[in-house]
Amino acid sequence: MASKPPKGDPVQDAPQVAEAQHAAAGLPAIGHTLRMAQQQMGVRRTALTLLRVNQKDGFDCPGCAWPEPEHRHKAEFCENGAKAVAEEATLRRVTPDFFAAHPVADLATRSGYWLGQQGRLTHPMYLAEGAERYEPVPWERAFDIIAEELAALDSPDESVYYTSGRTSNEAAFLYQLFARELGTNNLPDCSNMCHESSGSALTETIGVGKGSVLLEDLYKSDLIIVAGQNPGTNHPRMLSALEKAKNNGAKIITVNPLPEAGLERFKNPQTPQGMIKGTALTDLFLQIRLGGDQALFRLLNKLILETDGAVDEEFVREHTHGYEEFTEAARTADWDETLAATGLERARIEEALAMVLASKRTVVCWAMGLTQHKHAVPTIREVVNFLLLRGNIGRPGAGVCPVRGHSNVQGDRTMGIFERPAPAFLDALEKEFGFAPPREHGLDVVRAIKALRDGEAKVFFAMGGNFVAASPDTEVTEAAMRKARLTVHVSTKLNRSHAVTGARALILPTLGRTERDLQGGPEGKGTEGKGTEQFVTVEDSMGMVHASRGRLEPASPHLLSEPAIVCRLARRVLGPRSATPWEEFEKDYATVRDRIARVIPGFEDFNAKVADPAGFALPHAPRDERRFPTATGKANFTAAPVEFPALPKGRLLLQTLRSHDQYNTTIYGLDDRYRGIKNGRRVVLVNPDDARELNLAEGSYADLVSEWKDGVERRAPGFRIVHYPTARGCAAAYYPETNVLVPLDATADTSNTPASKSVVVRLEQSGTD
Ligand SMILES: Nc1nc2c(c(=O)[nH]1)N[C@H]1C(S)=C(S)[C@@H](COP(=O)(O)OP(=O)(O)OC[C@H]3O[C@@H](n4cnc5c(=O)[nH]c(N)nc54)[C@H](O)[C@@H]3O)O[C@H]1N2
Ligand SMILES: Nc1nc2c(c(=O)[nH]1)N[C@H]1C(S)=C(S)[C@@H](COP(=O)(O)OP(=O)(O)OC[C@H]3O[C@@H](n4cnc5c(=O)[nH]c(N)nc54)[C@H](O)[C@@H]3O)O[C@H]1N2
Ligand SMILES: [Mo]
Repeated sequence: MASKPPKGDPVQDAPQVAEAQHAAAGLPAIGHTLRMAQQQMGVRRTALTLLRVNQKDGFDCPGCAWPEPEHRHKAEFCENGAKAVAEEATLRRVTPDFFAAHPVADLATRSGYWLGQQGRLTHPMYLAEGAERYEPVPWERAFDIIAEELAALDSPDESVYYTSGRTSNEAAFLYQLFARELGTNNLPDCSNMCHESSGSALTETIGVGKGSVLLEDLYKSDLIIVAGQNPGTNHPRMLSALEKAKNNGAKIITVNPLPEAGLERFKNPQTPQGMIKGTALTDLFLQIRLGGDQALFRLLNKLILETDGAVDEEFVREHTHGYEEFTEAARTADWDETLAATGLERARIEEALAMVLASKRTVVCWAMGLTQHKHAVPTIREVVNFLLLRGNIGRPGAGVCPVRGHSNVQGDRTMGIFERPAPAFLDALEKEFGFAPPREHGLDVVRAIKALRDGEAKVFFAMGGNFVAASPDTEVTEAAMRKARLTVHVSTKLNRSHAVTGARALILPTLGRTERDLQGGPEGKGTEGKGTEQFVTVEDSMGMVHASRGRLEPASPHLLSEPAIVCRLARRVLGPRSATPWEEFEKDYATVRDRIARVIPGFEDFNAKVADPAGFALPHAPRDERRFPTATGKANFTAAPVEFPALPKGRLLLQTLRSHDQYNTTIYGLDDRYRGIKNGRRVVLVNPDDARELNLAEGSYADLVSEWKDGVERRAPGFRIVHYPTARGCAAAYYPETNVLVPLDATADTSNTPASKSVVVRLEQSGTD
């Protein structure tokens, strides 16, 4: 059976609502997975492809960054990983004929869902200035066009190089090298919108901007706190790890405004008893108000300080700095303020405290529920305070666990994709490649949008991702993008960023993770030429690095790999002024790894180490030796004032989050099964008591209007109201439909991450069913 043609563009969502579920995974998930995968890939390809996901000789799942366990099952993938694979390994194709039939103006009217459903991009395409349609363009001409526009700039800082987190280590290393040889640190990435707040908070407090636990630590812990994360949908394989931890005796506290099905009960599809009964995961559910986490952890810290013998005094003395100042601030924490900020009952917080005090090994896991707030950085610092107090960093079974999103977003950062690179990294680049890298900081995502808006950046280049749909303040971002001279997207699939372009635009189609990558064959032939099979490497959320090898025939013979695109671009743009062996790098990725080994600490003997199919762990000083490479040489306690979002009367705090059928801006389907939503995405979840007070009848429709201090009213029309047990005063709706509501200036302090989890909105009714 071949793949099925995509359905027409649903003119309007028609969301329906059923009972929300209280368990995740299990049999329905398997049926659902296979159905979706077969529609895209057919039966045979589905079986062949899914069995290679996360196997030691296979490819790394392009879904999330959750690590692979030591003992892998035959089917080491989850429902949503399978959807990510099917999306890439689909048999549908977007050919030059498609672009002939669909002018850009037409593409701009289509939903993201429809665009993604059209299939894989097959040819490099060019939109000339003033043209209505993209036309096929030879690769060499595409590189000429980029070189022309770059040569016309007054400074390389007028160009921007975005990265999404699927890019391999090898491609990312080459890409940042190209940008820096050209002379700019303008390397924003999706991390700026994602875990930047975690990186900022952790670098300052423990000296390493990454998590400090390995899978083993989760299995050994007594208490795991999962705050601001929905693993049942976004990191489904984490549920197996939580189940194993529970079987070993761990307790789990969930902190979330929503009761998320995956955290309530997990039906492990890999064990027979799991399929039937499942494991109740959460022992204590703290249904917190949006943005209340800093207040919660601050109060817990005060209560720990007031309990005899609860503080690990030896650890505090030996390894930390700033304790006095912190305790002074923590002692002023106040029950009334905390109960108002969190919406929790006193008894629940006391229960949590008892569990915290009973635990010798505590892990805190978090994701976007903590990172996307104005006060995200102090919130995560407060989590660090909480762990430091009881010596829970650098001890087996304990630590910080920011759960990363994209499958190689952490690796890309390790490879130097960062607008504010550390001087030591630039020194190492300089020494290895013999050029002077720019030292001035570059633009992050929000600043890049402003630079485009203000005419200060003119060329926008994206290595993957869907910048205009993922970024905040959609109207502002789209207008900014349209002001560019040239926009270039290295992509596997069609998306909104191809329809909202600069004066000229290029789409450069590339290989995905699942596909065979041959290099060193006859020049200029794309993947058609014979050559030597290459592999790439990735780093997961826990700092494990391993190889990834695609086996499928590429979606089209005209695709180039990401490393090949960067190498050819660099040769064309930099010419003889670059002494870097780009040609050699393109032919043999092992030569790139040799350089990474000499530039980036922890990658010594890289090629030898990745030969081990299990991969290797990067060093992490706090985890490995309780050494904290911070400014003070110790782990830093911090003492920021407690903040939480204010809610004006008659308004709700809106969080923008993911449904079960999407991967960021890639929409797999129109259902959100665990939350009981079907056939539509324009829904807003509102607490029934708030709905009563605000007269928001179930099934009626409302516009979401965001209110921000710039006085501009941002509007997302036509959302169906769904009564849902979220925390009081809080609402939830899906991203990216709601990005139009997030003001560009509403960002987290320090990290500048868009505050997309607390947008003040009013609901304007527009009619009923
Ligand atoms: N299938 C699938 N997998 C994915 C993705 C995907 O889109 N689809 N995206 C990937 C990426 S890039 C990322 S970053 C991750 C995202 O993974 P998540 O962070 O799980 O993603 P969100 O859907 O944004 O969910 C945020 C969760 O935090 C809760 N929350 C929101 N605000 C607060 C708050 O103020 N306090 C607390 N305590 N909780 C809060 C929400 O109710 C929700 O449960 O997933 C990755 N994996
Ligand atoms: N309101 C709101 N906004 C958010 C968030 C939120 O929670 N709320 N979350 C933020 C977060 S956490 C993130 S990470 C960002 C995500 O932002 P991005 O990473 O920019 O967005 P994605 O939707 O993941 O990108 C999907 C596109 O990537 C391309 N692609 C897929 N695989 C490959 C590949 O292997 N190579 C290449 N070159 N291209 C590929 C495809 O063309 C696809 O259309 O969005 C952020 N925006
Ligand atoms: Mo993310």
